[in-house]
Amino acid sequence: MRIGFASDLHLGFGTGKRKQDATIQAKRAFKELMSQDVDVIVLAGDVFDTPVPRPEVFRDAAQVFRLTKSKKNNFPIKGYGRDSPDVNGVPIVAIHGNHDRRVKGDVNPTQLMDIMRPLIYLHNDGVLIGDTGFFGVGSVPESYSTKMFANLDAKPFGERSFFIFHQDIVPQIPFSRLKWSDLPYGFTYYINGHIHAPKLTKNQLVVGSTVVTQMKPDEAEKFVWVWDQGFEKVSIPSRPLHYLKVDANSRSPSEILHEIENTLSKIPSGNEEPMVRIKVVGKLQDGFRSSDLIFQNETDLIVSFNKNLEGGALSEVDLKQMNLDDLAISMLKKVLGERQLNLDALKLYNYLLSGDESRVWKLLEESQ
Ligand SMILES: [Mn+2]
Repeated sequence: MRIGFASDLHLGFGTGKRKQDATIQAKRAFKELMSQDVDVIVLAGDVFDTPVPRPEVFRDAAQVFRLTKSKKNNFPIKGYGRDSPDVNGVPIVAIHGNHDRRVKGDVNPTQLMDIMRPLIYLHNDGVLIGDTGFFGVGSVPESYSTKMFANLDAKPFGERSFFIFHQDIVPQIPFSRLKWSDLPYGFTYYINGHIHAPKLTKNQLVVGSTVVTQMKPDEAEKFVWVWDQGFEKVSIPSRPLHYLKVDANSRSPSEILHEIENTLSKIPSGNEEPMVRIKVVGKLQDGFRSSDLIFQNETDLIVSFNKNLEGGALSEVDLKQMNLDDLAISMLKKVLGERQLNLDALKLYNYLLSGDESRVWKLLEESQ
């Protein structure tokens, strides 16, 4: 059996020139996997970029998933803690990520795709396809992750087994709560989505995203994976990504902008307009403030402009040491405390994140 892996398709991501990037990349990933003659495709979360996608995004998803219909399913499929789905075409096994997660009881878009049958959605359950077991656990807020895995009753099944999840994890994300050793014991392979830079360590695979989202240098190259007794990394094309780090070097904003414009003018434009992430660091000439450095993109390039200058507000906090969920919850707690509101910050955060207005109102009412 040959098994294909892709993750973090983020269907629906992007605006402007990048509006179709996620769909284009997802199609590239599926076409590559189908040409690799895989028998199963695993998606390790964040199939969708938002918990409530627009109909156009569902159309794009349907076009991507339909690519698996060019080959027949050759294996019996048996549910493990769920029904046994019947599938024509290469089965797609998927979990939700933090982007397409909703609160318990509500339907998330990846789950909806199971009901409509383009894919098999797993959350605390599994499927046996031929002799291979797949157990999936969709993303939970990072603050719950260790507790959730400690209480999870997941045992390997099948000749070989894949445990699929979507969380921050050490050492790939330093300072996260979860470690690989916290995961249920005994699976042959552990497959994580969420982290957009791919990495294989023994039987632990971080799949990596198919689309560039944050324009970080380590997500410039895009891959899918094929397992056939071992993992093979297969490159897929992607819009070029350039990284430009500029040291302010006690110069004035206009001198710095001049250097940036000069460098940008040398970047060749190909079939797909390149992306450029610019980061200005260091110290401006005395008398200038960070807010004096304003970049306006007048090129055809897709530019993300960032500055982390000495004396700027963000440089006081080491964001690398903070998990985003924790940071948000602690800020929320502080604000609630200041306003003397007796609310469960964690609940409120999760409801807000899932866009669940009715639960937010209920929580507010209960607090009075
Ligand atoms: Mn993601």
